[in-house]
Amino acid sequence: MDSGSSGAPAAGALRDSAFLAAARGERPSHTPVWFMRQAGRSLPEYLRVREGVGMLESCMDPELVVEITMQPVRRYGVDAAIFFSDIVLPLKAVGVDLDIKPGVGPVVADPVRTLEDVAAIPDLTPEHVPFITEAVRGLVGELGSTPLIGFAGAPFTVASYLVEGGPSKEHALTKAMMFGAPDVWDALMRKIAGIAATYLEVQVAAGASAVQLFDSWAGALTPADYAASVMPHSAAVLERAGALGVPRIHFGVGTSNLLGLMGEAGADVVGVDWRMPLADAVPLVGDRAVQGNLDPTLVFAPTEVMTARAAEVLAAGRAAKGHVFNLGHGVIPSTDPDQLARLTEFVQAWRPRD
Ligand code: 1CP
Repeated sequence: MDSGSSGAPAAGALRDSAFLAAARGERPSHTPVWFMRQAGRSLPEYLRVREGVGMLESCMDPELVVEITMQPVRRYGVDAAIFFSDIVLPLKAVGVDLDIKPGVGPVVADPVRTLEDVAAIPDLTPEHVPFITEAVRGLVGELGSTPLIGFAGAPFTVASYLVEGGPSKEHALTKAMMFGAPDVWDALMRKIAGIAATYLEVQVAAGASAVQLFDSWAGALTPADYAASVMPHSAAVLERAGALGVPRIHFGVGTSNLLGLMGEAGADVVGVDWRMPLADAVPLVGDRAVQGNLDPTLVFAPTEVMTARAAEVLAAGRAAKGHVFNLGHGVIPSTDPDQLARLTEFVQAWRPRD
């Protein structure tokens, strides 16, 4: 029941939801679970509604965004929804010439190389993204007491697409700019940080109840380079997000050696990929909650193998200030949705032995 201290029953139930409680560092009655990329190509209902509709086009259609975001919530009963969009969407909204190519990812027509290129990217204002406000409002109405996570790409990861012109393994041009043209780098990172912070503000103003900053490719950096050239810009985004009063999740891939810094950047919850045992990650994040971190390929294993490993993750999460169960990165498109349904059920029913 709603505790009634902040108005409508729905607001109380939302505030008391397992996801928001864990993200605040509390111990709800069950460990909450959601999955990065829970919407998308693993779901037949997603493939049906996306037929003939481009990725960016679908992100700018509020009705479609609501439908796609709701699909995994309906199917799995996960403890949180994540807004269906993409980290490059705000760049598209301010006029950067880019597309999301099927099977490839974001492709930028004119990669950013100079101070003039950076200056040519406008700052984001809420007027650039009315369709985001509309979609979030629609979603919050449908979700009721299920929290909606808004998100943005962190400056380093978004910079990689802008500088490389598309997906990259080594991020060589990006890091070359960071090492060799610090003035251009600084201007670019400030520009993206401003865009990301405004994008998060728009989502929270419209009703999102948590935010996740995706620095997916930060694992390409040494701790010293991260601390000197990237962390201050992510911290600027997280600081502005902190003023919104919602929990902030900070996630990257291959970031075992950065977890402490990623927490210090201003996160309430540190996302952990699957490469490091969660038990080893917990002491690194300080007085913060953790999110993660089942290997996304474990859903291809027999159910009892998957659930045994999930139980290890859940038990390790008890040592943290709060734990949100997730995969260690996004759902792999060939994942069997029925297996994710079984995983959701297992996590929500799991209780510690002690
Ligand atoms: O047509 C399609 O279905 C394209 C596949 C796709 C989807 C479903 C892309 C292209 N983006 C998305 C949606 C998306 N992107 C979400 C949806 C919410 C969810 O259900 O989780 C989110 C959170 C993102 C964020 C995103 N985009 C990240 C950070 C998260 C992560 O996975 O690390 C990154 C790095 C991107 C870039 C991107 N967009 C799309 C692809 C294939 C990629 C990665 C390309 C690469 O390998 O560099």
